[in-house]
Formats: sequence, structure tokens, C-alpha cells
Amino acid sequence: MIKHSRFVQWLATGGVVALTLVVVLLLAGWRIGSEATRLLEDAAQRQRTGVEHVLDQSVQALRAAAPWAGRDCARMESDLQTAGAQQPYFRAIVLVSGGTLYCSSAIGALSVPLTHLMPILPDASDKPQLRLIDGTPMVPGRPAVLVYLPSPGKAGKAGDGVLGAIDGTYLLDMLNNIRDRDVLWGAVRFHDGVLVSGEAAPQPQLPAMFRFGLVRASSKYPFSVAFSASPALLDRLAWSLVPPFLAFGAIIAALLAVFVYRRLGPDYTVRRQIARGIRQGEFKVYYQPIIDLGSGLCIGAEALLRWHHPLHGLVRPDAFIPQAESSGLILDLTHFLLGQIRSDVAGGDLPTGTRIGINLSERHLRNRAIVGDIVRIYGPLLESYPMVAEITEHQLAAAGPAAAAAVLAELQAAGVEIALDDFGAESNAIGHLKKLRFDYLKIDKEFLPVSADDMLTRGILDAIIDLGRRLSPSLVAEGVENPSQRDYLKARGVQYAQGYLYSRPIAFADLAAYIDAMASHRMAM
Ligand code: G
Ligand code: G
Ligand code: MN
Repeated sequence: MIKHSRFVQWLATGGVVALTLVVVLLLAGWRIGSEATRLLEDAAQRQRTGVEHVLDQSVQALRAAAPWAGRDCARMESDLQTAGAQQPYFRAIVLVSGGTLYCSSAIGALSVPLTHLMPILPDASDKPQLRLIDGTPMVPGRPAVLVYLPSPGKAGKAGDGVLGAIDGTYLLDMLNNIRDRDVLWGAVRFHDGVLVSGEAAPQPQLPAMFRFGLVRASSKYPFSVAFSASPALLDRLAWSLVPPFLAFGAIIAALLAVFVYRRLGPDYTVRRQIARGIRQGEFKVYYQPIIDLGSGLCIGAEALLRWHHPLHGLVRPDAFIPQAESSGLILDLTHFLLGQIRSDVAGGDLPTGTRIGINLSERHLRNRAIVGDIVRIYGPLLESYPMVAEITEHQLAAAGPAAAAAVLAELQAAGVEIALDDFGAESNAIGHLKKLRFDYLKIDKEFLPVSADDMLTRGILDAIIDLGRRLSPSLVAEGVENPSQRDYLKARGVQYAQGYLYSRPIAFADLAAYIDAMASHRMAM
């Protein structure tokens, strides 16, 4: 029997289900991630443009004041105050000359080195430079963003420019407005410090893989914004996305499981192997001689399939014919069988009149194609080497007596003889059998007496022979293994015999030699 492992079948099925569910959960995780990213991206976008807007307005005001740097503070003070007051975000605007803050819109003249507040990058262009500080001299407790704009043409000298201090409250308010249920915390990050929204600090209770955030840099100014998803957002997305993904995954997993389970099932395994075996030429035809008990001559042979399986060695038909029948592959096998017989017989030199028996299956009796197949493949040889189609009672009953009768009639009309195989072995329906015309009837080997005093079997054999003779003119005894069986059958008038006493099924090359040997043996007698 072709080996099949239940363990592998279940393992593969379970593996496919597990893999599908893992893939589905990964997909759900990816969807949750991209949804959360979309929401955070939106928050980051709003925050970034908000901060850029504040900086734009501030830089614009600083640009207007930049030419005043270096001028006398007393003269410029009122202009500076007006500029500082008109501009919404600044705490103060301070003029810088020679690296020193010397004139403030808020407090007038002062003298503080610029480097006390921010390091000025010497190679800075006339681009604004930003710095976050914890407090200004006037409002020490509140963070502010310093914006330094070098005067045009004086960049790099760390000399003249304008400095503005934007109150951090504006930026924090903006962060807190954007922060909603979905955002755990939002932050604006400058080169040297971070403004973080609300009560926030990165949540320690969430494992890292469930913490989710993003950072987006501004392309206009040197700052970036960062947002982190709240556990509530991830929860909400998980609850809305995981169930549909799982349901979908369960359906896919179930379909795949059924598919894999069946694919690896015994039927499918054997079927696939038979199909492969046909393609790879693993099937061989053997011929078991049939002897005329009267003359002792070989009058024909029954073609029997053998499977030379690459792993399992020689496989007997009982192990694959049932699956071949249930799957329909028997049609291909018989096709192969007919082709092989044709080339064997056409290429050999059997005595004219040698009969070749083939075994048909139930499917052939329901499907008339077999008649056409035999005629097409073997037709030209039919006259010299008659073909006998063997059919069991069981197959007749299973195919339906009416359909079977029609196929048998067509076969006989085409010149194919019919033998009733394994007679007596299975449930008889003599009523049906008597309506059919059999050219031969093969008595099943189980009715051959084992020994001379096996009276019971002998009685049954006698009855089978009597009954058989009423159904068919020619009887063939199967499974003849010893001379006493042969003598008994001969005495009972059984015409033909087949069995190990004469020969096992043999390759075609040996069949002609066997027939010759039998003939010369008889002549010598
Ligand atoms: O010779 P052996 O024991 O292998 O045969 C076992 C069974 O397989 C027999 O009942 C025989 O009829 C069946 N068998 C062998 N070859 C074929 C075949 O080509 N077609 C069909 N349908 N049955 C076959
Ligand atoms: O189609 P059928 O079932 O009639 O095929 C004949 C079967 O009987 C094959 O399996 C063949 O190998 C087997 N067989 C042929 N001769 C003998 C024999 O003498 N003894 C036994 N036990 N089996 C035989
Ligand atoms: Mn047979």
C-alpha cells in the first residue's frame, strides 16, 4: 500500500491554519500602524504648519527691524516698542550690535552678550537661528523661543542683528489644542530643547512595541514635531480592525485547511502518485498464461498491471486499483494498458488466435468510451489476437445492469469477447446475469479445494461449475496451484485454467517463449 502519514497531514493542516492566522494578525497590526500613522501625521502636519506660521510672522517683524541694529538705542526705542507691540507673539525685540544686546523693546537700553543667550553659529547665513530657553530675564519661569536674525550682509560676524523672544505659551497652547484622545503627547523639538504638551511624558507602562509615534522635521526652520499615539487610540483601532481581520483570516484558514487536508489525504496522495506513475512509465503490464486443460496448450493470457513504484517497489493492483477507480484515473490506466498491449502484441510473434484478457472496471461499464478506445487502439489486432474483457459481478451491479448490458453488447458487437470474472466470489444476482451473454466465466480461486478431502469446498465448486455452465459455454478456473486441482477441474469438464501451477504473471518477452515451450513440451509427450 502507498504510505500515507496522518501525522504529516494534520501537521501541515495545522501549520497552514497557524500561518494564516499569524499573517492575518500581522496584516491587522500593519493596518493599525498605518491608521495610527495617518492620525498622527495629521496632528504633526497641523502642529508644524502652526509653528511655521508663528515663525514666519516673527521673522517678518525681525526683518523690518534688522536695519536698525547698530543705531543709537535712545533714538530707536520708540520704533522698537511699536514694532514689538504690533507683533503678536514676541515678548520683546532686542537690537544686537557687535555681539551685544543693547536695546530692548521692553526695557530699553541694556548690555548682555548675545552668547549668554545663544551660541551663534559663525558660518550661519542670514537665515534665522532658533534656541529654546527656560526663561527670559523678565519672565524667568516661562520657556521662550529665541529667534536671531543677523542683519543683511553681516552674517557670520556674530555682530549685528535682531533678536526676538517668542513666548513658549503660544506653542504649548497649540500643542495642547492638537492633543486629543488619540495623542498621548505632542512635542516641538528644537536644536537644544523640547517643548512637550500637557502632563505628558512617554508612557512607561506600554511595552516598546506598543508605543507608537512619529517625528516630522520642518523644512523651513530648524525644528521638528513629535507625536505619540495614546493607548486609547491603539485600543480603539485594535478593537475595530482585529475582529474583521480575524474573521476574514478564519475563512481563508478554513478554506486552506480543507484544501491542504484533502491534498495530503490518502486518496489524493495515491491519486497524485498514480498520475505521476503513468507519466513516468512506472506501470508495467504482465501476462498470466491461460491453459486449455484439454490440449495443455496456452491459448491466451490475462494482462495484469504492476506498479514499479520508485519508493515502495512492486505495488500490487489491490493497493491502487480501488483509488484509480474512485478517482477516474482507471480510464487513463486502461488507456495506457491498451497502448502497451498493442505495442507488445504488434511487436511480438504470438501464435495467431492467442487471446488477451484485460480487466475492466465499473467506470468503463458506465462510460461507453471504452468501446471506442479498444477499437481505436487495439482494433487492427482484434482479428488475429482476440481480446477478452473481464468484468466482475460486483462491477456489473455497481454500474447498473442496464447500462452495463449496453456496453457489453457494444463490445461484443465490436468483436470483443466478455468474461465474467471472479465468479461466485461476490454477491450473485443470477437474475441479472442470466440476461447477459458471457463468452467465458472465470471461477474465483477461492472455490478451488485445498486438498482431496476438502469435501465442503469441493461441493461448492461442483455447484459453481454447474451454475457457471448454464451462464457461459466456457469455464476458466482461476488460481490453479497444484496438479490435483487441475485433474479435478479437468474431470469436471472445466475447459481452461490459470494459476501458479502454470505460470505467474510474466513479462511479454517471456510470454511467447512460454507458449512455445508449452507447445513443444506437448509434442514431445
Ligand atoms: O494479479 P493481481 O493480484 O495483481 O490482481 C489483483 C486485482 O487487480 C485483480 O482483481 C485484477 O483484476 C485487478 N487488476 C489487475 N490489473 C488490472 C487492470 O489493468 N485494470 C483493472 N481494472 N483491474 C486490474
Ligand atoms: O482479475 P483477477 O482477480 O482474476 O486476477 C487474478 C488474480 O489472481 C491476480 O491477483 C493474480 O496475481 C492472482 N493469481 C493468479 N494465479 C494465482 C494462483 O495460482 N494462486 C493465487 N493465490 N493467486 C493467483
Ligand atoms: Mn481478472
